[in-house]
Amino acid sequence: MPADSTVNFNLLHRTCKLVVLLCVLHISVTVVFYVRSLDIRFAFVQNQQSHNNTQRIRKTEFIPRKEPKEAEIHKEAPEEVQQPEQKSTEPQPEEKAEEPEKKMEKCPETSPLLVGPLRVEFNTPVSLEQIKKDNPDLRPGGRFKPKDCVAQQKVAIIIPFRKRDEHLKFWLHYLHPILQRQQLDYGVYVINQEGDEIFNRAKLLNIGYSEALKEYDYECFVFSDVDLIPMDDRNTYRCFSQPRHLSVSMDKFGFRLPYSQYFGGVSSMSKEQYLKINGFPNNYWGWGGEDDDIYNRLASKGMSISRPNGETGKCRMIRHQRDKQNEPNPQRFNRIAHTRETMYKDGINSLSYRVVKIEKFDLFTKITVDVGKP
Ligand SMILES: [Mn+2]
Repeated sequence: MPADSTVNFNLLHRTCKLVVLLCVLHISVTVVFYVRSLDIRFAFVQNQQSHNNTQRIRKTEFIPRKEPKEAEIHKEAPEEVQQPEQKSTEPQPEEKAEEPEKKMEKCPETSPLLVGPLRVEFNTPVSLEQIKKDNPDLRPGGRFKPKDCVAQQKVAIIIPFRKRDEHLKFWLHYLHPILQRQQLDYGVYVINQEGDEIFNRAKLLNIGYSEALKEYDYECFVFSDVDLIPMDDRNTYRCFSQPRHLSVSMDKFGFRLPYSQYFGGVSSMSKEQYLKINGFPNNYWGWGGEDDDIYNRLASKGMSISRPNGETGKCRMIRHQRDKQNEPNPQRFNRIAHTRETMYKDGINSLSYRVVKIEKFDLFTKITVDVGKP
């Protein structure tokens, strides 16, 4: 029995040794293969890089020598090829970085990116997140300028606002892509009236004008209601030699002008035109009249109204109930009758307000203001 047990013990001992040996072998083989695979991966990456480099060099050599005409026609093509080359050949980065600025030409009078009539509807909800994704080239505060040309005009878009976030979303969803296609250097300013006092649209527009100018050297101002969306991107949100009325055929009015002096909805004015009429009235509280007062100011200064044609000027208004604290202004008819006497005392030269808050969102700048009360 004892001899037998030692034999058994020896056998067990050997088996154990064998198992340990196998384990060590297994581990070492695994390690070897792992290291090798790392090597291969590394070599592969290196290979690819050098392969790309040779391709790049070949391309840059090819285009100017063999097909100079084509390179001239497709202006973007050589630029695209040159950019990666900058990275591989490191010297003189400064010289090359300056080049695009020198090259930048003025954008064409009519943007080549326009598509014409657009479908506009308000049944599908939109989200700010999605709008952000759809417009990756915007800078904070809802600013934009074209990448490869200098915009014809620097435009501040002023939106008088209070508690219309749903409408604003649609506005941003539709307008940002349009304004970018129009190749404008623009910023979106939402002027939010604080509190529940009666609404004062024209004063908010004046505030938008002066606040936007504090931020950038704008030369053109587009004044837009938050619920109006153009149905054609050829209706450019810029300024013209005369003050411009842009929302000329609204669905609300059966796609026609309600009356020939109508200047409500969306309009634009250069800084010069705006200052000539001393801006807008500050004392129209509640709905109506302020747009007619503005029209009177323009007319009294001998200016005429520029308009797009009825097709290009089509736009949709988001249906809504009349806001609380924006009842029709009973004094409006009396006020409009005296614009010519009051316009020099009441306007941008008499504007007073208090900025409560300035918020830079991704898609717009929101300026909350205390406009006082009647
Ligand atoms: Mn409306």
